[in-house]
Amino acid sequence: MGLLALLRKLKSQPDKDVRLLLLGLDNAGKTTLLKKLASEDISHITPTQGFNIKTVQSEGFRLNVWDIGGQRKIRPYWKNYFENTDVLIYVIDSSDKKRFEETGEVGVSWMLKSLPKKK
Ligand SMILES: Nc1nc2c(ncn2[C@@H]2O[C@H](COP(=O)(O)OP(=O)(O)O)[C@@H](O)[C@H]2O)c(=O)[nH]1
Ligand SMILES: [Mg+2]
Repeated sequence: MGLLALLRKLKSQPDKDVRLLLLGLDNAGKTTLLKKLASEDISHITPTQGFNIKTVQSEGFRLNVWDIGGQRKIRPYWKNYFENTDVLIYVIDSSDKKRFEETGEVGVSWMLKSLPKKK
């Protein structure tokens, strides 16, 4: 299912603002994905210090896309961006086999621990 089809299922009609959070290791391709979503040039991408935010209009949705730096020292702050997030995309570089273990550890064990608990 494509992202927009998924959003249509999740979101009720009057509220078309969607907050989308991109997480993943540094160098995974998050900023490239953000720029691709915004139809921007992806030939000159520099490492992200802090975060980037872009608002993209697509098929009646306003996607507020948050791209957070993935360096080890920034990861403890990821949880500060979870609030009001509708969609979380965890980006993995499938060609970077050396970091599979690290991305698995960060993505599964660390994130499951940090996600807000259902009340
Ligand atoms: N070949 C290839 N390179 C990519 C792809 N996505 C990102 N890159 C490159 O990988 C590097 C890191 O990408 P970036 O978007 O900065 O990763 P981030 O640290 O997760 O934001 C950049 O040099 C990108 O040009 C992809 O799908 N294919
Ligand atoms: Mg980046």
